[in-house]
Amino acid sequence: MRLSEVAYPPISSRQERTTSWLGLALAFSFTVCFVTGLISHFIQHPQPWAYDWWPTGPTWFYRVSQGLHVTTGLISIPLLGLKLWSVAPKFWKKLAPGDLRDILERVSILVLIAGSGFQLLTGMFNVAEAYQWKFFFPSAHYAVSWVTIGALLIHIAVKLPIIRRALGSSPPPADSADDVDDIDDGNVDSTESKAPAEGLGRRGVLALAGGAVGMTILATTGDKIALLSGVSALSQRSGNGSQGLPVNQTAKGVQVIEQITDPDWALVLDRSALGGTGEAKLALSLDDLRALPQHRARLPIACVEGWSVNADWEGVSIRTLLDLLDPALVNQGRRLRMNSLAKTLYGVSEVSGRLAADPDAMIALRLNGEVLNQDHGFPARLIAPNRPGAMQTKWLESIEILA
Ligand SMILES: Nc1nc2c(c(=O)[nH]1)N[C@H]1C(S)=C(S)[C@@H](COP(=O)(O)O)O[C@H]1N2
Ligand SMILES: [Mo]
Repeated sequence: MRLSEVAYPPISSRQERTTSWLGLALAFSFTVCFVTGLISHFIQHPQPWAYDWWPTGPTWFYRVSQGLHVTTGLISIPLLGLKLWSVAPKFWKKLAPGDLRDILERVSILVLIAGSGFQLLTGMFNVAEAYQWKFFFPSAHYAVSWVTIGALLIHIAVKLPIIRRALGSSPPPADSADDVDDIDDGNVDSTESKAPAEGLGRRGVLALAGGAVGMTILATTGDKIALLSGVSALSQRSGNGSQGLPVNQTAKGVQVIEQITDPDWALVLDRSALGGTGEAKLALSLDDLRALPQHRARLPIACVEGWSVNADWEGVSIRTLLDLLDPALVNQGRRLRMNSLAKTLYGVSEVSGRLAADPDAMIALRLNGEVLNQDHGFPARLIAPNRPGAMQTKWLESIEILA
């Protein structure tokens, strides 16, 4: 027997099962959260080889993916709390001198706890738009996700024998004296060493975990699932804002009121990057845009913060505009850059050649049957399928065709 085992009694098999089940639930929520997080990151920062790779449909895919990202992150908070609580006595277990394996394992667990804590807390504050920090959230959240998932893999690899033993064998009888003996046989006071999960029992802890997850989903998903908006006390975004759509940044907030109400406003199509002969720029007034063939589509705004709402959009398909500039352009698959009058965060976004060719990718002039409200991007904003809200640029000024 190793010294550490003498100093501290082994955790009972019943408790190992409880911890393993909680661990399994966390492994699931962390994996879904990590994968959907990567999806969101790479749509917003596409690699040069992947610009045209992201599909334009199904239109709701990003909406569901990002909803899962935020929801699995939020349910991980109570799950992680319970899991830490269920193994709490192990933290205070004396370190065996010279036990390198034990030291490495504890370091990986420390990294895992710190990384998870950082991800879940910064994610939660981001959803609440309560920025408590100086760093740029997306970069930090992305970098730490790799550290956390790496530490999680190490943790699972190290614990695999215990997990298999705990989940593979049949559960010990509910009031088996053996379990209690396991704990009481130790050399230290049993009340000190007893894992808290032991007192509640496996069923109790798992019921608590299930309840906490259910409550979290009910309380926070009303901003994605309209049916739940009535019971979702912690999701305030749904329905706030004009025309049935939340507003993330107002026209006043980015100081564009003067420019967007200017009767001389025009959307500039700019192909100067391509060189060649002919007019490099074409300016279209609001009346010009209204006179062009109008396209309608029902598409969601899906904010990276997790809220999402479907709406009816009406405007001019990007391909109609390209056609106007040069009929050859539509099939050339060139990337476009959308520039907003607001020179702030999210004031610029790129559209892939593949997306530009999709008729649902459009310069919207109307929303839910009305002229676009100033806060939703009047006179014209970008709306395109299967795309983060942050890239649906409002208050457009120009569209550049990239070489
Ligand atoms: N120019 C500009 N466009 C923008 C933003 C912005 O801050 N500036 N916010 C984006 C974000 S983060 C989202 S979620 C959507 C929200 O659109 P809505 O305010 O019309 O609901 O607009 C996007 N377009
Ligand atoms: Mo957003």
